[in-house]
Amino acid sequence: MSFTQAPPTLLNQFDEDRALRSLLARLLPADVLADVEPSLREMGRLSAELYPAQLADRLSEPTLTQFDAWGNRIDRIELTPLWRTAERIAAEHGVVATAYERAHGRFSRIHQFALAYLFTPSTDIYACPLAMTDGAARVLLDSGNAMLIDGAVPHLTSRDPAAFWTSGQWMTETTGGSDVGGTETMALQDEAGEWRLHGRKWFTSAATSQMALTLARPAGNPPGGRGLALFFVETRDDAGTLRGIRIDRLKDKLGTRKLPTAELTLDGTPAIPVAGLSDGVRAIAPMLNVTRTWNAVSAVALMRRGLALAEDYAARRTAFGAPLARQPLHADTLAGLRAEWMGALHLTFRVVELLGAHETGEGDDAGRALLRVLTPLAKLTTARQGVMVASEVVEAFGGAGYVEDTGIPMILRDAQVLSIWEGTTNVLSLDALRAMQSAGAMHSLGTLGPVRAEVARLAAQVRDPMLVPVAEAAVRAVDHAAAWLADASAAGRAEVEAGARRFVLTLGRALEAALLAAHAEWEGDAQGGDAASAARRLVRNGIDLVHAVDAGGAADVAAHPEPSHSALRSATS
Ligand code: MFK
Repeated sequence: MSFTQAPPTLLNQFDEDRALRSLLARLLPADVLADVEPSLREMGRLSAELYPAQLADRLSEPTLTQFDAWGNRIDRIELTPLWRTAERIAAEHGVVATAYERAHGRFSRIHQFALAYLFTPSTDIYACPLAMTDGAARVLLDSGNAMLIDGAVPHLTSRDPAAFWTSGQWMTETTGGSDVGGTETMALQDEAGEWRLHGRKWFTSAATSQMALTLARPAGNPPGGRGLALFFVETRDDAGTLRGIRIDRLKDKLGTRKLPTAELTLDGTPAIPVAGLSDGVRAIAPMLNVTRTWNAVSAVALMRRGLALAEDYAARRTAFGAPLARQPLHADTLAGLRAEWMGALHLTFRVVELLGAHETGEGDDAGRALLRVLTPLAKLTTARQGVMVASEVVEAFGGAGYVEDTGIPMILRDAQVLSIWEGTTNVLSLDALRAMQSAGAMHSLGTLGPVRAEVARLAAQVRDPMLVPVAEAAVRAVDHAAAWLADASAAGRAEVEAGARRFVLTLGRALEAALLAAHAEWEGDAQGGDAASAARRLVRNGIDLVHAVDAGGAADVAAHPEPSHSALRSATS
């Protein structure tokens, strides 16, 4: 009766991650790689070191104290111990700053997101405020608003924990998280000409940030997204008192429980317009695209963490006379998950590569169009993969995976948010469709132009007979998706809308397979290499989801042809 199981353990998460190291060796010039490797190895070490601390901190949660003992409204949020450590590490190691210092030009985005990928799994989704901080820096720099650039960006990109700010992204209201055009918050000018916000923000992640970007409707503006303006809010005055903001409640969520996600009332909150007094949704879009990239990086990072633990455990846990790793069915299950993670890794870092080139002015029009399309594709594809892989990781531990103090259930709960926030799978499917339509129209490429060109470019690099079938499967899947889109468009808008998720997931998965095949060709081991095995396995897992389409969904919608998403208006026009 003395048998006990050995818990999984983690070693340096950079050194242990062959897939990441191989990818970086291809994406980065040798001198850049040599330069950034020590910082990545250090983050890999910290990631392993923080894991036991994360488990020890498992039960602590942020708390909100609304009043002091004398009845004064204070609205103070106490963060969890690991979050306070994470904030310091993030600043000191430049998890945001690296992208803006640009020590390696366009490659700095790759360096930064590799840091973020290693940082994320042991820091209880501190990636959330970092994502919004990165997005805010991007928006402010793009806005050309010199006062805000000078006043805020140095804080957002600081490596000094005392000077470092995070930013909130207050978009969601009770009217909805997706249909942001329905925002009810009003912006009114006081007698001194200062803008003041009045409204209720319903889902504000990481509510302890020093600033926020938010949307409000200047008095007299029309309804809808165009009537909104983007505002900058500094949340506290010099004495640390909230400026016209009340924290009504912290959300009680399924996961991301260390995040102090709050409901706020804005009651005369001073605010500064960032970029004019209309078109706020368009103005905040660069932030969305950055946070969606963070979302994809986080999905890949959580998959990696789950697999690292499951693989370590499989090597130790003996059942039916052999370690799980040598049980054919268990090994096959893990191989299937590894393929999902590696496909997601390659798709995500393709977006990161394009983002770096775009931001440094080194990209061309085709790269810009591809980036716009691949950002929602990567976000939605990797988020779905993240939820699926996390669920399988729980199962790979058997009953232990279902027990809270193993720390395994937390991975599943946290992964589940990735397909919801920053745009649900369905909202992003429609966004991707619209982006493809406008890219195609702009460049006379047809709707699938950028994706098709990318898959063709990758397929052309694949020569090894062991990999050619993967490249061919990717091309076939995209062709099938294109044929479906043509048929569905002829049948009408509802038909396109009903099939949009299967359509874009097919494109996302086909891209992943093509990227893996091209990388495997570069690795030069088409038979037994990691990327080659993952590429073949991803195709066996299934990349073409278009076949599942039938007219049922569209027929239901057609019976109620009420308002449609604006994406569809342009996607089918
Ligand atoms: C750890 C990972 C990081 C996670 C951090 C998360 C923390 C934050 C938590 C949150 O805040 S979650 C809430 C996030 N909310 C969303 O993501 C909103 C989801 N809904 C959408 O994305 C809708 O499609 C959208 C709000 C954009 C629709 O609004 P509208 O008012 O119908 O706008 P419309 O007409 O679609 O777009 C307005 C303009 O913006 C158009 O340009 P034009 O004015 O030139 O025609 C669009 O082309 C442009 N646009 C919209 N989305 C864009 C974009 N441009 C570039 N990129 C995009 N993604």
